[in-house]
Amino acid sequence: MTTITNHMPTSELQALDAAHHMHPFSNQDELAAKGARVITRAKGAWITDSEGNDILDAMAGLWCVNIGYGRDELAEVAARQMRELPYYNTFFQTTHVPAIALAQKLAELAPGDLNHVFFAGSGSEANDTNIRMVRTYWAQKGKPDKKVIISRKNAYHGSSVGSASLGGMSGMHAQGGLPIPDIHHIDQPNWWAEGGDTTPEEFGLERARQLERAIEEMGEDRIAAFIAEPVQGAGGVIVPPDSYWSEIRRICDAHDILLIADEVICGFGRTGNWFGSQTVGWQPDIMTIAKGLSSGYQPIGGSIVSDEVAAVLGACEFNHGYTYSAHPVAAAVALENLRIIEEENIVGHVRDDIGPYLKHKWEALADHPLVGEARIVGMMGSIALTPHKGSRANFADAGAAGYMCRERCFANGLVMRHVGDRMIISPPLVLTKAEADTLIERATRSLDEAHAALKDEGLLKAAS
Ligand code: PXG
Repeated sequence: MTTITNHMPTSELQALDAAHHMHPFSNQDELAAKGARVITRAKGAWITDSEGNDILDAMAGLWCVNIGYGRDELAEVAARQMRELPYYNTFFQTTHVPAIALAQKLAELAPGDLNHVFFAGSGSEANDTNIRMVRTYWAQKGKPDKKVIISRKNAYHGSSVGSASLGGMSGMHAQGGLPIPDIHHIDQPNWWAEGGDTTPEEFGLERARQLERAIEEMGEDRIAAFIAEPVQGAGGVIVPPDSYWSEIRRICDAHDILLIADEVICGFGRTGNWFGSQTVGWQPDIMTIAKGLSSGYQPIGGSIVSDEVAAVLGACEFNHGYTYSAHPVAAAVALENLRIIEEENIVGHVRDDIGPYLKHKWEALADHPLVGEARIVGMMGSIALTPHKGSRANFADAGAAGYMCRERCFANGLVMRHVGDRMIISPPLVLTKAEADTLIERATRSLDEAHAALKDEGLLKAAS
């Protein structure tokens, strides 16, 4: 067997990668021609590539490394758990200590009566669980027709058939015959892109009332649940107008439907509270969790459900579960991650310290000639690039400016992603003020360079 190590030349690693490894959300041919960046190690908020470049990871991996890279405690817990009980399942009337301890801790942290956890291996699996769970819940209550789930366009809820159907990504629906039946999508509260001549407050109300209209058109007796990310992440860190969530809450209270908060990105401190739904002020019946639950050190997700949902489901056999539901190593690592977040007051650090510090600097990026708006909630932020400052104009060549800016960021030692022409960040929550300064300084330099290049190439043109 060939031994492949970090010490091989980058070009050889890239050639082997292109030959055998299929990448998520990638054009394989284009990537093979370019060569994937090989990441070899990471510490704190920094990753290192095979060429020895240190890069500030302002995406915390994929929105998940909340406590930062390189925490030995998690490695030690994993090794200890692997020696003691590397695997056992929780089917067939068995359980184990990591599952018990993690479920108990989550019940303590989650707000209100969210006291019961169904574990999965990822956010996608957890959202698949949610689809089956809410439909089973209503069937148990004698309402089997109450099975439509309302979601939002441009939402991201995962990549499995069920969770991608819940999501509102048209590019995903176009492949493989999605969505599955009985999922309905309303418009997103993205004032910058879609608000037209309305004020943000008017627009927030209008978009929230689409939920009420959808419920009334289909009939309350057909709607099982509404699912939403408190702040849309993968869709471009869309922060809704202030009027939006209070109106959504009023509508959900007025109609008999379950509320699912997808906390996969917003959970575990990202927005300055333990959960994003606390930041936007609503109490869900079910929460989807993953990512920051283990800070990405192990794959684990789950659904935290209310006493009432658990009681209804508890009266039947719910024919659902994954081999790796409550995997003992993943559960032990997640528990250690939660201990670190709690004992080091990382949520408080985001709320009172690094969050406000970064917000001040991030919002000042709105003064840049290429930037239309700069938004941030806790440690998830976005900026909208625009060819005509002050007009909310989109680029004629959609996505080119975002791509160019992202490439400049990489060259300047910063991972900042683009979603179309929105630039997004979601750095580790343990970011220091010096690192926040570096982030802003590199982002500004990249914006300057992208702006100059767009001008040179005649790409500063608005869509008609
Ligand atoms: N819900 C939300 C809100 C997410 O952001 C999932 C569910 C699915 O989780 P898993 O663990 O199955 O991936 C996610 C995942 C991106 C990107 O491009 C975002 C995610 C995943 C992959 C890419 O920003 N979020």
